[in-house]
Amino acid sequence: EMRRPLIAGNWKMHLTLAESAALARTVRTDLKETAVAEVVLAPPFTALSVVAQELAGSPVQLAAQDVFWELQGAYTGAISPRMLQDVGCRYVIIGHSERRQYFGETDATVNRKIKAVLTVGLQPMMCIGETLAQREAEETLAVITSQLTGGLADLLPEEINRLVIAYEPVWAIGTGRTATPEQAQEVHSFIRQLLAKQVRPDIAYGLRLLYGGSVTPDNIKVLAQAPDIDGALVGGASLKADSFLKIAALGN
Ligand code: G2H
Repeated sequence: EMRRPLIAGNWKMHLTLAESAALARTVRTDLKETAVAEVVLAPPFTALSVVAQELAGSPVQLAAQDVFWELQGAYTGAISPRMLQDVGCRYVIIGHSERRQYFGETDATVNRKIKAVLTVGLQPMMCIGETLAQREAEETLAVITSQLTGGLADLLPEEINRLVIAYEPVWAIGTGRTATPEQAQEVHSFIRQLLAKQVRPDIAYGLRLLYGGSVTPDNIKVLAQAPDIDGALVGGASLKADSFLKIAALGN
């Protein structure tokens, strides 16, 4: 298997600085040296610096939950790709459904952010996924297609090669309602085939496709066994070290 699994903890808008440092330290310390998966933590912006200090010299990587597309300037309240690189991030989550729902994120802004992040050498984790209404209207694959096409517009194959893509069905996020491995695999396989056609087969085969939406220590194992699921973006279950570490061990 040439795709190394990736398990990312998306802490969303949770934890104090002290709690962030403690959780990062426990993950770092208790993560098995033989861990198969690459492990990534995505704290809120304000905790990136303390978490970076806790993770220094460890294989656990740092991610931000969002970014603005300009590198610097008069953009009050915004955080630039260069700032994220400076604080020690390797990855940036872009287009999470909560950003789309509450902050007006669109495929066009996702596309601008991906391009900006790539210019400073960071790796975008692009999130896509359909709502419950879209799934019930049998629009899932059409929605996935338009989110991928819009988000990846004008990118070169070599740039797309730097991405991680997370499929997060909106109806499964924080609801306790996980997609079945069959439902997730169907969409993951569709994403890989679409990328093979529209980008390049070798790049599509090498890209890591994560599943997100109510991942737990109990469901990660079967999800990760699906041929096109290469890990997970974990929200709620990433806030406790014991559950996150079990997920990072892929349920083994
Ligand atoms: C989906 C996921 C992490 P949760 O948003 O991105 O969160 O695991 O709480 O559903």
